[in-house]
Order: sequence, then structure tokens, then C-alpha cells
Amino acid sequence: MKILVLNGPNLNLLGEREPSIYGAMTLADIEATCRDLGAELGLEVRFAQSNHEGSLVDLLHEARQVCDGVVLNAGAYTHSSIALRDAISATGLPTIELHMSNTHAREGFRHVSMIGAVCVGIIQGFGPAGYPLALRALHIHLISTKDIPS
Ligand code: CA2
Repeated sequence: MKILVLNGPNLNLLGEREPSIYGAMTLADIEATCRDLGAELGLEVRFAQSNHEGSLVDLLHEARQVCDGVVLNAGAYTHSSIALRDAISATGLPTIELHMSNTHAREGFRHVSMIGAVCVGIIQGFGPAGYPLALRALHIHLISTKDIPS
């Protein structure tokens, strides 16, 4: 099975700033962790990041042809993007919403998710460890729903 791990705006700066909120790992470190776990679970992991809302929509559309599911840390677009929500719905791909921080313990504007309702589930608050947790959750979801028509 192929999984897209997709990252939104500013996540390319991970490990360089705000380690107290997001940890010390870089996005490249996280990608390596995801690839290692993917190999263990028999998942082919595609990893991408963009700072642009439309590019994230394009990457979700491209995933429709080739991937079985998506782990999505949409960053700040989580809280604002109807376009991303529509793209998740349009692809029909099972998607896990992921955040490193616990958004409910932060500013009020981060308590709202535009995408949560169209995702299978949400993992947040576990720092960079949320990525392997989300991959495992998606793997379990895909196995348990395999061959069940939607
Ligand atoms: O907790 C998360 O993973 C977030 O998706 C991170 C987003 C934030 O807007 C969401 O509310 C929660 C922000 C990502 C910013 O990443 C940075 C990384 C290093 C330095 C500065 C920002």
C-alpha cells in the first residue's frame, strides 16, 4: 500500500525554530522515521511539503491516482482551508489529520479544524512521534476496511 505524508506551511522550518512547541527533529528526520516504519509495515511512503494551499490541493489530487491513504499535517491551513477540506472529500482517500502540538491547548483560532470532519481521525499533541502514530493508525484503518466497498 502507498501512503502520502503531506505537510503544510512552515513545516519545512521544523528543528530550526520553536523546538519547545514542535520538538527538535527536522522534517528530513521525520521523513526518515516514516520511511523506516513504512518499510516495517509494508507501506510505500511518499513524503511532501508545500507552503502553498493550491499546491497542497494538487498533491492530494495526484495522490488519488496512486495512493491508498494520506497522513496530513495541514499546518495553519487546517484552521482556514475549505479548499483542502473539499480536496480530501473529492479524493475519497482515507486521511488522518495530524498535529504535533495539542491545538486545543493553544490559541482559540487553532481549536477549529476545517478538515477534521472529512478525516478518518485526528492525532495531535505527541510532537514528532505523531507521524509514526498516524502511519500506524492509517495502516490499521486500511487493513480493517480492505475489500469493504465504501
Ligand atoms: O501542531 C501542528 O503540527 C500544527 O499543524 C503546526 C502549525 C500550526 O499552525 C497548527 O495550528 C498546528 C504550524 C507549523 C509551523 O511550523 C513551524 C516549525 C518551526 C518553526 C516555526 C514554525
